[in-house]
Amino acid sequence: MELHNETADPLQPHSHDPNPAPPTDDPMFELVLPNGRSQTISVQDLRQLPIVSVTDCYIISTGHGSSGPFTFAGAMLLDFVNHYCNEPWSQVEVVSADGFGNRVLAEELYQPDPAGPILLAYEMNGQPLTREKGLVRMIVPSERDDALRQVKWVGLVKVIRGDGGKRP
Ligand SMILES: Nc1nc2c(c(=O)[nH]1)N[C@H]1C(S)=C(S)[C@@H](COP(=O)(O)O)O[C@H]1N2
Ligand SMILES: [Mo]
Repeated sequence: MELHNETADPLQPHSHDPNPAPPTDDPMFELVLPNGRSQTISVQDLRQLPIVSVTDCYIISTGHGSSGPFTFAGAMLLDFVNHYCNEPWSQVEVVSADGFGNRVLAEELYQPDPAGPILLAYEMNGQPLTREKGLVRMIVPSERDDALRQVKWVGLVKVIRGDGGKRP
């Protein structure tokens, strides 16, 4: 997808009424690589990658107050992308089957915020995350405004070509 300044990017945070219910029962999601290849990823696949925990995560909901602190655990999005993608990449689009999604830049992954790295989380407070609570959920520890980056029910991870993902 090309980015144009004059058009709104639907994957950048914008005000939004949270969808309370999972769009499907299926926690598997699709990974699409820059070369167009795609594959289905399961929680079991994510468990093959190093598990990383981030404490003191909050979900600041626009509609119904905030919740937390939570400890989320899962695969780092950076580890995930670099495990499956062998081409230069610059961005990752993380989108739910309900259409809600977020764009993550390579720089955010290579220079993580002090709050913690961005995760594809499958555990919360030491327990498997339920589908109702967002399995698989992207957790962006630095985001504490409106939970507009805390994508529940990840359905698609699309890796975008570019040189931003090259290690410095
Ligand atoms: N897939 C998906 N993820 C989403 C949303 C959504 O509508 N769909 N809403 C976001 C918003 S605006 C909020 S406030 C939180 C709510 O998360 P909670 O249900 O864990 O409180 O989910 C975020 N993630
Ligand atoms: Mo929100």
